[in-house]
Amino acid sequence: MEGRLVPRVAVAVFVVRDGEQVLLGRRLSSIGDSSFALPGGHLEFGESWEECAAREVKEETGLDIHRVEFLKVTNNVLRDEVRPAHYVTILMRAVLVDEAQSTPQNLEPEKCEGWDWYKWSDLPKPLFGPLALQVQSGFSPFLCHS
Ligand code: IPR
Ligand code: MG
Repeated sequence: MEGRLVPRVAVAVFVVRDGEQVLLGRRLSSIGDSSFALPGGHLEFGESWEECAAREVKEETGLDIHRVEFLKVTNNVLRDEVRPAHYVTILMRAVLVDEAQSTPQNLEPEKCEGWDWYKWSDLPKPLFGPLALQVQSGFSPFLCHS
């Protein structure tokens, strides 16, 4: 089987703020290009989900998170992408270590147009497909108790 058709594990993080905002960035990628998605990425060998969440948020935005909690696991078969892919995605929730330092940096500009905070009640479009499915299903990181 071609390498990229093997299911992989990803971690995506709802970094939540003020009880109503989440951090999203517009992807520059062969998967979900131009759509708004959570920070996150591939689980590396030996990592816990919490470690992966903190590493990816730091690498992508420069922000430090804590109180990292598991919320949900999702199965994302992305058949219609330029490069089809299958991810088992672990959804985590976290808050900033320092709420006063909440300005995200765009540290991987080749992968993202930029990060910003969005109200859960007024999310930007288009959302990345797997995230859109969660929203459509009624899932909310603010109503979810781990
Ligand atoms: P990286 O590791 O580049 O941050 O991965 P990603 O953000 O493309 O996430 C991979 C999993 C997605 C496509 C569900
Ligand atoms: Mg990423």
